[in-house]
Amino acid sequence: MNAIRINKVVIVAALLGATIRCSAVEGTWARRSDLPTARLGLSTCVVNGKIYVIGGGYSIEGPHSRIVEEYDPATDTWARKADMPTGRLGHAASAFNGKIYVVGGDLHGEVSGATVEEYDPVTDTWTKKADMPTRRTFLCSCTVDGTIYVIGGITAPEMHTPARVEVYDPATDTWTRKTDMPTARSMAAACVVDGKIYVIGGVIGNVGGAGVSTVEEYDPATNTWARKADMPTIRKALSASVVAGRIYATGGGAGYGEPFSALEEYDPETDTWIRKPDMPMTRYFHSTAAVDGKMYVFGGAVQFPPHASTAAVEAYELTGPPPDFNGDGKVDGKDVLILAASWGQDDPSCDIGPTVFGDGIVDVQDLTVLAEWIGQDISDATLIAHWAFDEAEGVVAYDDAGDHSGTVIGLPVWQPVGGTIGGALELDGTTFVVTDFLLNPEQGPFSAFAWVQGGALGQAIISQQAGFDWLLLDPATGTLMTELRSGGRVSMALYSEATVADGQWHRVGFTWDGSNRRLYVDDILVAEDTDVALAECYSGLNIGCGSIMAPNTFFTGLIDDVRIYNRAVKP
Ligand SMILES: [Ca+2]
Ligand SMILES: [Ca+2]
Ligand SMILES: [Ca+2]
Repeated sequence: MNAIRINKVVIVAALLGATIRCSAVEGTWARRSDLPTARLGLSTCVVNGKIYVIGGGYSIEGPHSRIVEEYDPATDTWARKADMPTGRLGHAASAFNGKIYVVGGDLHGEVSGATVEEYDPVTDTWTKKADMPTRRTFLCSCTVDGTIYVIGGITAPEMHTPARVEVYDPATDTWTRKTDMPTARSMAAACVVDGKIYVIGGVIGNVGGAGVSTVEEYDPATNTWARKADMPTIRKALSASVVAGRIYATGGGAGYGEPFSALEEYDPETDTWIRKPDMPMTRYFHSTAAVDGKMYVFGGAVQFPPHASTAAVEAYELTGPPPDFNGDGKVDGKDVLILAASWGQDDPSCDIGPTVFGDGIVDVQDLTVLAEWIGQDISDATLIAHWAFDEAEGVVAYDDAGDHSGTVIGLPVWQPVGGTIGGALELDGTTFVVTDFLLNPEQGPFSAFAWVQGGALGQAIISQQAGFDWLLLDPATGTLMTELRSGGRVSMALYSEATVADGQWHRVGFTWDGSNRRLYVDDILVAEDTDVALAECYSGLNIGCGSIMAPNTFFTGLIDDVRIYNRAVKP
């Protein structure tokens, strides 16, 4: 990496901050051992890597449970613990200093409680503590700096919704009041990230109401509230947990409708929400807890009205892409060198540690994550299409990575042993491959790579129908260029001086990391500039001709191993 390129990367990273950070992290769901006792309106709390699942009811009418079950995520096993003295549903639980504090909830049908009980997992014993000033149900609680914040809820039977924030100090067994939450609600979720509390969703007034998508942030240091970006889904009786500094909101419902399966991720750093893979089951009145980078979902109800609860447990695990920075299908020394070239910098494409979102600098933590991948077989979820062109016959060009198999238009001439990797497709200037929609360039980082031999002035390698030519040979000089740009009046194509049409095989590539366009020939950077936006386009790809199929854009020569990634690969 030369000095000019390093400066560009540093300047752009400084301008954009975190907005382009790793978009490739994805999660997967898996079923875990059922709760021994099916429940809804339960609460969960983590102490020493174990999750305590406390109280709740078989249905929304009860009976109100005193049951405590301990889940060990490491072994996927359950153990029964000492019953809570007070059976309850719709309560809240938070941990501090190895002990759990259970507050409020519906104690025995339509009566909200103020009762506080402390559980010590080491001695498996319960102790009664000072009552909360405002009795309530469907409240939320969380711990910041040794203090337990109890927020919102509803007080039955008056059906009064307190906006109150009351804080409990376990050291002195005393309560004090803080600034009211701006939007009084019950059935909300609360999470803590970087010492601030986020209260998400819920319902205003009567619990039968429609629900809200409101997010409000409380700063304990200043005792003030701030409105944040709304959650995409309006919901109440949801649950949320924090994994790797981001909040994951699960399930819930609206009004008297069916429960949801939606999972949405909130990044407090950028104040943005993203939809993530749905939970396998719909549920509300459930509870979530996170341990070691995984979120676990317990119980709740899967149907309206919530007269029966489920025992099902599901786990959500975040996984980053393999650190195959150059996209050659292997994690090896080449990737180590690429990481070394970004050492000490804020380079999102190499910032893979600590898992899963990185920390804004490339250092030994990133090398550690990379080392774990060396030599492993990788399945790269960011490789969204891979046409190997190893077919010997037929008109289908199979996609090994996704479900975007292409169709050869014209008479296909396969060269089963004539490619760089196995076979290749020979194009005669009248034939090309068409695929369905794969990606919208506006949406975020991506890369397109192909092996080609041959070609001539103005011929295209990959284009998007009715969009831009992604990779083509300059009509004037025959060198590699891209038309991909914002489409604005001042936006321009990006040109290189690298010759491709010399009869040799070359690997050509385009990458966009959200801020820089780059062209590669034989894995060497041949052109680069800053372009912070690309024009949207929702159509399929052409391989071997230009976007509007102009006759002079049809490729003549061999094409092999076309790979599209939804990240910026770094050859
Ligand atoms: Ca690699
Ligand atoms: Ca890092
Ligand atoms: Ca091939």
